[in-house]
Amino acid sequence: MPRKQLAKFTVPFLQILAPDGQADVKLDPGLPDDTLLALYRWMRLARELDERMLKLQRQGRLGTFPPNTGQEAVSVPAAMVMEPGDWFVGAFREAGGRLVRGEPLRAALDYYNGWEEGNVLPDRDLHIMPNSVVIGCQIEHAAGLAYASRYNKTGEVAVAFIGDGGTSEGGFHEGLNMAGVWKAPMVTIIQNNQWAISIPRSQQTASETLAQKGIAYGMPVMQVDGNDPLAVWVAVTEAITRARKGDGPTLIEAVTYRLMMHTTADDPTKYRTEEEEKQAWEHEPLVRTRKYLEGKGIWDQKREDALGAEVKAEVDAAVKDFETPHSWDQDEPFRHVYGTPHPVIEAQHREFLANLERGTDRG
Ligand SMILES: Cc1ncc(C[n+]2csc(CCOP(=O)(O)OP(=O)(O)O)c2C)c(N)n1
Ligand SMILES: [Mg+2]
Repeated sequence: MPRKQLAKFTVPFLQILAPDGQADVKLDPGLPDDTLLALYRWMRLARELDERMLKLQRQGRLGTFPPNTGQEAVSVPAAMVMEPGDWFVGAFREAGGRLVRGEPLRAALDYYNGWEEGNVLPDRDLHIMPNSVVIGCQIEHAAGLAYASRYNKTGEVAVAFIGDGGTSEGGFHEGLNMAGVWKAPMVTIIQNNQWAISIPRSQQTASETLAQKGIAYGMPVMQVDGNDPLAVWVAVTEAITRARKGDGPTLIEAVTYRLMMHTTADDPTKYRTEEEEKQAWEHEPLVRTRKYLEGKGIWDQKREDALGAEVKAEVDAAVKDFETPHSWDQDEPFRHVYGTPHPVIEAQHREFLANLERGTDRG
């Protein structure tokens, strides 16, 4: 019997907006001006928050945090194309997307100052999951949320984010496998920012692309330029539409770059060159988007300055609120572990309160 070819796969790539701000006219989704202006504003606000948090951390006024600079064009457009009931299931480098979904600026400040309250959102119906610092497990949570949506026919789509390094974790593969089997309404976005702390993408996997990992789990895949918000917009819109129609999950790899340190506790000069960083800055998403808006005649220096002042004032107000003396109940974290009371947590809560009462620090 001759050898046969049973299957053949390709990995499509999408870029619409080039680094010089020129859009491919055939691929440009033609978003309305107010949508484009909102997209740019969210990205600018996320950048402003990041820059301020770095200063606060360096001044000893904030704990360790993972900067998002350079990755705004991934989570912002993805969050903008989601419907209100959809689930935002982040890792920890999606600050812009969280803001779009309705998370207050103050939440990031609280959370990265080690305050549990940063995870307590004003409204449960925002459907924003907490940051997942445990790499990979959020993909399993998203698969579960998507399965529940299918089972309960709620029409919600779970949109999950993970880093390039996270694709080496079991949770990534287990979650995608089950989402594929269940045809769950789930969109997984890999933020391939080239680094997992000090491990480069080349040492993470021998695969040519990270997108192709979804092929093994029976789902459509696409690699996009992750510094191009229009490409992300189009790819995520297609994937969400497919998921909502009942056609199952999609895996998108957004190729971007972590322009800053892994977290404020990291020093990237120890493992990568200045030249590499310099080149990466030439592809960053905000300048490219601004040039695109200028080319369309809807942006100029005056508007840029006004927006700069506006986002600065917004961040100023959040920082002021965050730094106004306030206190939390010391047992507050016990209230947010499960949605309904759990006997083990309740026992630990009682023990903690008893220790507080006795004045020991063992709680
Ligand atoms: C299960 C688990 N293992 C290890 C770590 C330590 N850790 C934190 S971030 C990180 C690298 C993550 O890299 P990547 O997935 O590429 O995301 P990025 O930080 O680049 O956004 C590691 C290993 C962790 N938080 N969780
Ligand atoms: Mg990474």
